[in-house]
Amino acid sequence: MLKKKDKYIVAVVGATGAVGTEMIATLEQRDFPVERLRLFASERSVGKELPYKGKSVAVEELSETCFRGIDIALFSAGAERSKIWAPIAAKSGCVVVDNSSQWRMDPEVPLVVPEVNPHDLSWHKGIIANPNCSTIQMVVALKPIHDAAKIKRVVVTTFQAVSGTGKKAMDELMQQVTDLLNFRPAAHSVYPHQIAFNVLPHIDKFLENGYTKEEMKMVNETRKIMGDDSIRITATTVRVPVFRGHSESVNIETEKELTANQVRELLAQASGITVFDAPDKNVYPMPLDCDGKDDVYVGRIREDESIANGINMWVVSDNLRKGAALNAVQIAEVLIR
Ligand code: NAP
Ligand code: 3JN
Repeated sequence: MLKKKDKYIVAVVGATGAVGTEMIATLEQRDFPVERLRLFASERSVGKELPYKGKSVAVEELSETCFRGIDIALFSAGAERSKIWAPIAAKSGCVVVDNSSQWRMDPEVPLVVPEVNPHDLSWHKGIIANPNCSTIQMVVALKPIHDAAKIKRVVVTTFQAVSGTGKKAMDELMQQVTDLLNFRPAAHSVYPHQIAFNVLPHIDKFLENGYTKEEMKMVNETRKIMGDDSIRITATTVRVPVFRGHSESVNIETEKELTANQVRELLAQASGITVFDAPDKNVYPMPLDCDGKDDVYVGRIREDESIANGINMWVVSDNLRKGAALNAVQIAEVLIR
């Protein structure tokens, strides 16, 4: 458990990655009470220095004893690293907020989005899981609707930015665009196909049921966070040639009837949501508008005319911020409050 202090020793594990870099920036921007920042990555990065509050912080390698004295560790170095190192960190007395899928569905580990289920933080045993980015932005938008009208079913299609795959994928998209515009062939290594000027209905590995792991993460994580296994969910996750910001088309069926205006009002009052919905003025959320922003943006709110009690909406958020780094820092903020 975390002892109350004025300032905390905080570690970022995976500090050199797309999410880790954003975690450091988020800690700085939100003025998290950091007494000392420790940064960890692979042995390849030892010797690198990263900026934090106008100073340089050296990157260290993980070791059995490195978590001693650390209060909070934000992990974003992948599931394999979390499997090994999160229990070691927790055993050293540090509270881990883990961004990987490793612990999300473990019944002993709370899976938390502060706007939705902050109460689940009360039963953590040293490891707290941060959900998948596509799940986070969707549940922030679903929660006020579920509370008001009980959601029966969700049909979601995502349009996910390449930054969700990490730095190498962002470089691959940039390189492909540059090569193609210079009449050179585009090589690919991160994705199974060219991503520039293309759309891939494939995120993470395919499973036996024909869905991808990313799709099943959305199904299972949503139910755990909302604390309601009765919600039926089906997902199609798609990679698009966007650098930053995931978009989602979300169709909802509720038990009680809600008009589109009632949904608009519910979402406008909810914390962490900006309603961006004036189609007559071409106002709807787009990834470019949400880059670097904290909120989940919702627009295109309308009644689904094909069923009773149906709502359609379009949900966009910065996947590296609310989808990863910001949600993790917000969890840490609730823990120290
Ligand atoms: P990335 O840009 O590829 O960065 C990976 C980070 O992990 C780097 O800092 C890397 O260090 C470090 N790392 C790799 N191997 C390591 C090792 N053996 N020991 C210590 N550190 C090691 O990937 P990313 O996009 O930041 O994502 C990182 C992880 O965060 C993902 O694998 C995923 O689990 C999680 N994630 C979660 C969400 C979400 O939806 N909430 C979104 C994206 C990612 P080097 O630079 O030294 O290689
Ligand atoms: O592809 C995206 O847009 C999100 C990717 C998330 C991700 C990438 C690699 C490994 C995850 C995750 O958060 O579920 C993982 C993982 O930890 O399994």
